[in-house]
Amino acid sequence: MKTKKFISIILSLSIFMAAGCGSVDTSAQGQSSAKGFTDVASTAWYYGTVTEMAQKGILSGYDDGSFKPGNTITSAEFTTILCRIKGLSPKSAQTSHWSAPLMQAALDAGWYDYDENPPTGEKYDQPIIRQIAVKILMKALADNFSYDYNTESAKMKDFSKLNGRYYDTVLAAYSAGIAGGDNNGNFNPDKPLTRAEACTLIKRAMDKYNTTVSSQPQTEQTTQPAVAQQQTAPVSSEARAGGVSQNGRLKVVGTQLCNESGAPVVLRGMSSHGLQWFPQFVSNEYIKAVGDRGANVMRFAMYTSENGYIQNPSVKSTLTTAVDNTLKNDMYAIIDWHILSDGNPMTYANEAEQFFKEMASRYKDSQGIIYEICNEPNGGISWSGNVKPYAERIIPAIRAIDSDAVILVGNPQWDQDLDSVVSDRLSFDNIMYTCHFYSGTHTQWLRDRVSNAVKNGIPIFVSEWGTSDASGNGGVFADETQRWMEFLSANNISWCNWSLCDKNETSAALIQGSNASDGLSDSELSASGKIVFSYFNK
Ligand code: IDC
Repeated sequence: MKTKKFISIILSLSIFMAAGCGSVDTSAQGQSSAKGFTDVASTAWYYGTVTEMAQKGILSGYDDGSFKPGNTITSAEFTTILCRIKGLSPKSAQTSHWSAPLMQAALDAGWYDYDENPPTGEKYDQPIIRQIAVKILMKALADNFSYDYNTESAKMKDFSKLNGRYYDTVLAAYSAGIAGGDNNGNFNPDKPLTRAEACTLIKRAMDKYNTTVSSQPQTEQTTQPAVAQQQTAPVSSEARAGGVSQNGRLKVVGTQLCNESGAPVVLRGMSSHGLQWFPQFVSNEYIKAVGDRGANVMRFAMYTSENGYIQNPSVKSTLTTAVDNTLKNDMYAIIDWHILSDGNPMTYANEAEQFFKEMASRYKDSQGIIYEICNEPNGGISWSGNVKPYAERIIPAIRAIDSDAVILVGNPQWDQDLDSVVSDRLSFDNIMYTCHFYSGTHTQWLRDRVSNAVKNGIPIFVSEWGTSDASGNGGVFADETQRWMEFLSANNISWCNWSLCDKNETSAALIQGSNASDGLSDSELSASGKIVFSYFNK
């Protein structure tokens, strides 16, 4: 059995080598491919590139001396070339496909998402389409994803065909001169890539980012989140991909959260638990650790009741310290006025107005602040009768001081009554409406409400969701969570997960007894935390 398996690995490897698609050969052997390919004419547009890449041993030809420049390249072939360039270490894989260990490594490194190429392997041998190829290329090699949305999208005649989830990487590749259009100015995002084109893309990116081929797989994870170029005055000591220094002040365009230059942005991160109970997990170290694992936003739940701000105003200083830590780490910070047992936002509207004025004065010059004016209205209240009038009081109070920060507004039934918003929306700019879900309780029916709201022009922000049921316990409901994550990702909807704490409840991202004084180690992640953290980069 063992021998058979071994032989089949050798066989599939040699087929792979013969196909010449993925060998990054840094030894002398690679040189042999340098002699001209029988089917690459010296007049072909790709002649120089293919020859050079073959000389470097990055791509090789077939045994018969051909290169087959017009053949399509598969997902596995394209991705593993990059894995070898970067020296990713193979990971244990779910299938016996020749590429599976490196494909798993690329998935773990966040180069592509689960749904783009499931580790079960069914898409590995399919031709890779151009928008996914460029994303993988940029994730693998780029050292920044900066671009001007208007300039780059205007270069692409068929921009409307580009899936929103590839804006960042494809437009950054355009901006860097790595990807470009065909003779008609089209990018053709869904078309396969030929071997000659793949070769060209990889060469341009390697030249642009001065990539040297890794001679051996590295033992550690090689991909750091790409560091964004600073376009605006930094508020932080450390720039981070998708962070404030890259995206600047956010704004809402149509239903989409966008960066300062109008390009779509998706924020993903954690919500704290009640700050009155778990201040230890909003330290600089913890927030940095969450950011280093791919998050670009933190939300801070300042409860009003349950020994929160109304009874215990000193919790405000925990909040401001947490927000300051978040900005220092180049992440967006959501200030959440966490009403819950006190479900009518009007109950503490005076205190809320005073509080938000103070926050706006403190943070008006920061680009990374988002205000969430009422967590989850609930009980015998309505949108038109209670929540909307409350918003019409608090929003102008904030805007008088901080004129253009994005503001999140809740709605009745714990942020699920989106239908009443659809028929009676607020008239302010830069507003998003919150929808909260817990995978064990809220399923397709709530996704349908979100879809309907978006269709009707209502911008949605999922400022809180859990892998558990609505009590914060039960589960983990991984399958329903996966459905939600795919849905949010497909709709470019931002989210924060409940919650970054070690309480003994399923929704807590940390196992009970996590030691807050020595940073966040992977072994401290709970079952929920592991799932949630794996979605930050997707
Ligand atoms: C829950 C906490 C739980 C706490 C309870 C009451 O997980 O430890 O005892 O609040 O304070 C929400 C709320 C959020 C809830 C969460 C889970 O915004 O405060 O946290 N949830 O019940 N909405 C739906 C679910």
